[in-house]
Amino acid sequence: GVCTVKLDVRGMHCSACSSAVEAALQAVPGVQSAAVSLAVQQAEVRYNAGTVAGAGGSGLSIEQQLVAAVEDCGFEASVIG
Ligand code: 9UX
Repeated sequence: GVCTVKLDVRGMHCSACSSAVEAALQAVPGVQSAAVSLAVQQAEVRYNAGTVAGAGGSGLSIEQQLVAAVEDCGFEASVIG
């Protein structure tokens, strides 16, 4: 089924930053949508739990993959909740 996770994202200063974060999150396998708010410095990601990369892939949980995707484009992220 579809699950939602929210991330705190730190370091975004303009809409190009938030667009880059959105693109990075959407590129993670299994992600259906990613909405990033520059104003509140958060991302809401919807993903299909049945199609995320599991064992045999990176070994990272979907949450860890999302955080890594944000960090790879130069921002800091942590899962909310
Ligand atoms: Mo504009 Mo966002 O230079 O880093 S892309 S502030």
